[in-house]
Amino acid sequence: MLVLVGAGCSSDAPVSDADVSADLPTVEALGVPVPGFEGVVEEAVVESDLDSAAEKIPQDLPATEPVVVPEPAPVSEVTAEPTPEPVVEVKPVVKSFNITAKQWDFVPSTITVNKGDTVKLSITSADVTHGFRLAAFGVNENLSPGSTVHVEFVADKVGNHSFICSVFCGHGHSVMSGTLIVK
Ligand SMILES: [Cu+2]
Repeated sequence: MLVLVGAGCSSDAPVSDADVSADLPTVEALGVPVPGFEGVVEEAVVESDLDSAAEKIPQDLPATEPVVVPEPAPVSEVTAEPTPEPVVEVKPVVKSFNITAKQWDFVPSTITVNKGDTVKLSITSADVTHGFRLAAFGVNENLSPGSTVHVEFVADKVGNHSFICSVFCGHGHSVMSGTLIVK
């Protein structure tokens, strides 16, 4: 059964295509049967029209094809779309902090700013001499007891930056530190 089906399909397909193309009506066949006119006159008119049309087509196409009009429209639409307001980042501001240094902490020990902010620190030692070293921004100050040191810098580096006591102040000196968070 498989052999018969396969043979029937393969043999019928090419034959049917050939029959269809062979049966297509020609221009002469279409022109002749028009009613109301004599066959001779109709054939002459059809042939003359076909000849004139054939001459016009190759002359008109080269002139019209290169001019592609619809391109500018989509370009203007694309450029007009991206007009949403951009998300504006937080503008840099001046942020001031009062920090107290005492054995063996900085209070507050964590301060947070945004990148670009100007940071003003007023640091006061409440007991003995301490130091304040914020290496990421080149800050290193001695803090004499009872006096306040003012430090100012621009927080232009994102990250968690440690500050430490840079003057030995007792057995807890090594753990006296804090963090500047720059977002
Ligand atoms: Cu110290």
